[in-house]
Amino acid sequence: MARLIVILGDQLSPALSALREADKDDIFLLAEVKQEASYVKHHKHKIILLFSAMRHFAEVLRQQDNKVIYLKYQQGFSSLTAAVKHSLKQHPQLKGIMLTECGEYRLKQEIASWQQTFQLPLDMLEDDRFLCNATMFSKWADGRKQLRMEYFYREMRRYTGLLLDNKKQPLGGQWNFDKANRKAPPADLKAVAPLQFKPDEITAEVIELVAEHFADHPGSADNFCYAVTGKQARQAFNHFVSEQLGKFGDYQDAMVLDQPFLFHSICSIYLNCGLLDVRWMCQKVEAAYKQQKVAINAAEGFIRQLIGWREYIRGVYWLLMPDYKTRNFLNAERPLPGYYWHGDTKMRCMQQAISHTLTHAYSHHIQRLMITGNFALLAGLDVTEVTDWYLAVYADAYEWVELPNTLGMALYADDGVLASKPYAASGAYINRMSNYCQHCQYKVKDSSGDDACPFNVLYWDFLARNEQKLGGNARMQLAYKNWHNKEPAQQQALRDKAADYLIKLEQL
Ligand code: DLZ
Ligand code: SF4
Repeated sequence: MARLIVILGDQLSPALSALREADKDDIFLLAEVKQEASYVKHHKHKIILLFSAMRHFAEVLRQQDNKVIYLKYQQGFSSLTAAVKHSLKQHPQLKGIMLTECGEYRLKQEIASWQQTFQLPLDMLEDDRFLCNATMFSKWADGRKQLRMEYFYREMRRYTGLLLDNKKQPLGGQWNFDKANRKAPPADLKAVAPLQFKPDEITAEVIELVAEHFADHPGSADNFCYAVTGKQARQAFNHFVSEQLGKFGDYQDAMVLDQPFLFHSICSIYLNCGLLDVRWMCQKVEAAYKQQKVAINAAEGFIRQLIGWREYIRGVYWLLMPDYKTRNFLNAERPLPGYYWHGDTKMRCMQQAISHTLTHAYSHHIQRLMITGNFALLAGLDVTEVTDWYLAVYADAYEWVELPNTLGMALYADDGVLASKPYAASGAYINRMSNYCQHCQYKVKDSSGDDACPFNVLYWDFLARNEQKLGGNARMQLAYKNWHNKEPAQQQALRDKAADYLIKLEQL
């Protein structure tokens, strides 16, 4: 029985379960559709990446003698459902639909309706590109009061055998070296850029298409230089391992003026759409450590992000959706200021994080968490507007990864499912981890006066504003003690200054 096998834009992996299960009569469908390309205003680079990578992937499938339907954006299909309907009509011999489960709850609902809509059997296969499936995760989560990543991560280390000695103990003598991942950047720190790729003919055609049809989406279509095939993505990752990984270990959390990538691999962009394989990446990094090319803090720090944090985040998403998306523990509802979309702000740290984002559809995790995310938390920005922003502007963002990271980790809107306390920080933290404050109109040492750093002012106001909800949190006791040690007049001055800054939020 021939089936239609649907391959989504973030499923571009030769080892995809739906590809492995395919028979020679089956027909593959890849479709560039309006709904997926605009359910948020995706950054132009994200759309170029996916459309070009989809076209390259379809080409490989064809070269391997598979039958492929490829629907281009200009053909005008509104949704994946419309694309499936068209394909089934064109090929009435198809008697079923098969695909690997998708990455978003929204789309899962749509796909689940196909069985009834088309009156055909629908076969949804597990996405075993991930190491931990939903059953494994819910078994781990069952009965736990708190879902701490660290314990999940240790289980994943044991499960994968990565960085373990022959007694199943962690190499280097401890499970987690994150304290050795947070060196402050010295003044002469030189970044090592990730590998860039010149657009080929296929990408050039997509760049034109995106410039024409997505003119009002963030970013420019001009400076696209990402990998669009598995081969290129592997080259980029090999470059990371040999040239960047050593320094990445020390400076994971560092930020340097006008250095958007520093030592970051940016390979989440490729991994999350399927161009890279997580097991292959981890093995490469483990081998680099075993061959003494990188230190343990680098190898462990990287592998932790992949088999720990990434898998854990996905587990939380599927465990708690759809309710998770509606959470807003701190009642954050203030509109997102315009500079999130244009980067024009006097706050140098925000200007840097946002302009890197708008130029490259990328910023690294500490810019996302401690700059744009921290600011949104402190200012009480609307949770849905903030999460939609992250989903739109980052080339590696799909809801399964974006939502828990933003709503949970950055905004604490889930009341501590992910983080044991809000990641709220004043300017002092940003000053320690970057050289931004040296290039800023605001004074990072000030909490009053015309040039007071907004992060300082809003930090104290955030504590005061949310004391009822956060005052009982054991990990917030020191922060509240510091707040209560202030004179009432000083507290009032800080709150007045914060009220002033919040009124003129757009002008900060
Ligand atoms: C993100 C995205 C975009 C921009 N465009 C498409 C598309 O045209 N066709 C497609 O199959 N997938 C696209 N995607 C990825 C899907 O939105 C993705 O599969 C879901 O977000 C689930 O992770
Ligand atoms: Fe950001 Fe404040 Fe530093 Fe300016 S002084 S860069 S606003 S933390």
